[in-house]
Amino acid sequence: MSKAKYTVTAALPYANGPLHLGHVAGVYLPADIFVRFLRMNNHDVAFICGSDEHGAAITLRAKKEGISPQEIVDKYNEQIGKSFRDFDISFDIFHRTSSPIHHETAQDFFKVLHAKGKLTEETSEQYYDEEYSQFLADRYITGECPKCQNPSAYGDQCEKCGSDLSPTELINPTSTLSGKTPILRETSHWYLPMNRHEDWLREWIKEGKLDGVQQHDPKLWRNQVNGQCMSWIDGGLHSRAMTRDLDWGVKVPLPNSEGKVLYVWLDAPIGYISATKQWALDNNKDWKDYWTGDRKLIHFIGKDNIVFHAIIFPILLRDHGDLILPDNVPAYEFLNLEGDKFSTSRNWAVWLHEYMESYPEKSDELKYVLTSIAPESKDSEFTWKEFQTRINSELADILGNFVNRAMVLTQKYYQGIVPEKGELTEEDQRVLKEMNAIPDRIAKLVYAYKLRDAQAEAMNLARLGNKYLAETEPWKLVKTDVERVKTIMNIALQITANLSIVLQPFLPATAKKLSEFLNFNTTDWTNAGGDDLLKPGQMTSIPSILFTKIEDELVAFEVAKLTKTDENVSAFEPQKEVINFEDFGKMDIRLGTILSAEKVEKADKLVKLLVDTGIDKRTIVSGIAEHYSPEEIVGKTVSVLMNLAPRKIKGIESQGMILMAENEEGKLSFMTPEKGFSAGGTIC
Ligand code: B3M
Ligand code: ZN
Repeated sequence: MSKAKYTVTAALPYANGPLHLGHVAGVYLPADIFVRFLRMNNHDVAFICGSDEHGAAITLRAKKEGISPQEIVDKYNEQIGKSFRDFDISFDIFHRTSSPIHHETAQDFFKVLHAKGKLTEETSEQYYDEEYSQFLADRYITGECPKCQNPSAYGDQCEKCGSDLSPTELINPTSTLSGKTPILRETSHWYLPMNRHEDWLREWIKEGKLDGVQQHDPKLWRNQVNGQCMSWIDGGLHSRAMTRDLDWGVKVPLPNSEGKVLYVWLDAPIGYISATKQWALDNNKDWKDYWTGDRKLIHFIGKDNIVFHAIIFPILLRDHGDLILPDNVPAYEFLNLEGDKFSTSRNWAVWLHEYMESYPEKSDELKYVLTSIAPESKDSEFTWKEFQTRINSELADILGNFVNRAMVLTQKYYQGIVPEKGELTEEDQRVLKEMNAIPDRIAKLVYAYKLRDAQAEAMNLARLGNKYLAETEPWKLVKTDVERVKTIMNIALQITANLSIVLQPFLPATAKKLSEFLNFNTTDWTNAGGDDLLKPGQMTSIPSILFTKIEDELVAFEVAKLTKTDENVSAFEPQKEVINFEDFGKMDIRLGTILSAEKVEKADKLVKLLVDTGIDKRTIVSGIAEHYSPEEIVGKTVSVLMNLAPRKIKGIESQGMILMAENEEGKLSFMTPEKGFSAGGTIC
């Protein structure tokens, strides 16, 4: 039987903020493990992702940051892409939905649906913000959830109870643009009549059959996915608008559609197709091979994306025709953080880019912990304490300890050369048999999307090795039975070689180190389980330590960082990027006494100062006019950044900067020393 072919996608992250560990644990890391495993097993696979750059998520963020939507998506596409590279997520492509090829692909897709009569045009009254001259869909409108009374539900969804909503269902609707109550106005849109699709969806989801033909194994779909889909279908599917009145997005490719774009949840999943197209173009392949024929399409997503991937996108794919439907939609529950939900707005998060900046050498440690606690079937929780425990008592004490013993003893007894096996004892045979069985067990679990158990099974191999050495005690036996020790060490090294294979999907950097220690390299999973991967006489290298232990200080520091930002987030900015002492030392900061002060003409905020710095008298323009009058500041001794490059402000050359403290309300205060300090004193 030929190997199944796969197209694996990971949900396209909105380019409106950085990634946190919840995203990583519940989409990108499991998808990466799955794909690495498939590649090792010689499946033809494409691993597709990119950033989702349309929709209200983007435009509202742009408004908040005071920059254009294009600037927002450029900024976060760059940042997210870098985090993925640093963390070594092995996408074949990380694309963007703002790219021309995507716009074209999404428009073509829409045109096919339209031409085939799969969409209906409907005119209805929708909320409209008169002040902003804009219709209010999705996140542009908030109000009370009719189901759970949450006062801040969105026009498309209530995040508290998870209900899918439409703006007109909201009680006391308010525009998020003006904060005012919107009016109703007529507009027409293209709708997807989902009610037409209930019957086939039911059969497809429950039994995995399409027109009576078996497509996928429904037992492999997670309960949560089946459950959510069936409750949607049983509740009756309704028409859903596939276009919006917005100026940011993919333009509706029909005449008389000015000011209308495709609904972001229509265009985003098509992003998987356009990304595949781009990747195929770059690599001399045909994208259609990845979206047609005998191939498994797998969508890794978070649970809040289930209906879009398991109901709406399948309807669109089937309506379009000639494209495969998903074989599975492994959806993850949510990861919590230190007893609370991850929250971008409250900054209650561990950001992937910050982790990678702080601990660039510890990507595998994070991968290991996140997979161990992955929210596969229920919500789970990340704590720094558990991070420490898992690394110290599992990675360091079991895996690291075993590998180190095997390698170091080989150096000590045989100058690094793999010794020959002699006659095997019952214990040896039992250990080898166990080793031999592990790769298949891992494989079964991976194919069933149980990656947490699969990683635990890979770790069992290290446990087996650790226990074997602890029980056979070659370091004692070497005094009495050198031949027996050769067999034990050969087996320990074979286990290490096996670890270098089975750990690859989960801990790629560690597996690579093992390969280097052993001078043994294979990316072929079928070699796993072998007793003779390393040949006697083969040279191995001196190992380095695989995992250093996590100190209590790190845990305390990370937890404190979290708490501090959370309490103060509304008032103060988070800490800036870390600098070294050299960077700091470049700044020349001294005390200066203000000799004279006068307001700068036609500038409300500026005051021109003459400052005695102890070494000269210089002019500095400072933006303090709203906080101090010129009269009250003459004679004050303040802090001055001396070596800031001079610059012209309102035609006056300012030779330095007065340093100010700012409080929560934006009020400024001088940084004045205690009595007895005067101009020229340095600040260090
Ligand atoms: N960007 C939603 C999310 O990040 C959305 C996923 C799109 S997948 C096609 O949760
Ligand atoms: Zn609700």
